[in-house]
Amino acid sequence: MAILPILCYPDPKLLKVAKPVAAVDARLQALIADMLETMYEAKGIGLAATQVDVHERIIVIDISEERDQPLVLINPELTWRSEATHLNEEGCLSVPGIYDDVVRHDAVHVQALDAKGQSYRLEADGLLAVCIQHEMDHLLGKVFVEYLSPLKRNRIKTKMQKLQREESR
Ligand code: K1U
Ligand code: ZN
Repeated sequence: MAILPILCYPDPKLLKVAKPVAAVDARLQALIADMLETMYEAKGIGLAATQVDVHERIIVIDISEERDQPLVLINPELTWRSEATHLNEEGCLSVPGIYDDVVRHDAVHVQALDAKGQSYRLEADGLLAVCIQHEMDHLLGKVFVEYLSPLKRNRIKTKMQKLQREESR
């Protein structure tokens, strides 16, 4: 297994739209193991393949306290969204140190394949529903800061670029 580098905002590769996975094979299972290891090491609750520069529809999530309930969603599709929405504070491993409020549906239903290629349906609410919507946005090339005002977004962009310049010195 390996820890994969996570792309940092405003890297233009985060804007790419992921393609559907064609086959759940050994290559994909190795990638999923690496994504889970990367998410746990970064102390995240989710990770989309886009964030590790793989542009295929794959998400890993673990919102459990014990970090022992990994969820794998391959080719996920939202089949239902609640009318009710809520403001939730979000963070992102691609925008380290930035947290802000985003409106999300309270509950969603998702159809996806698991790591063995079996189709399943998930009914999610609370933090799991928020995390699924955040990760599915990544697969569409959307980072949560796109929901913020242009002023906030530009400040975050400038801060991230400055941090990256300092780190590369
Ligand atoms: O996609 C990612 O970058 C992972 C992201 C998922 C996420 C967190 C919070 C709300 C929506 C989606 C993270 O794991 S950020 C780090 C984190 O563990 C966290 C941050 C804020 C609240 C809860 C957890
Ligand atoms: Zn994110």
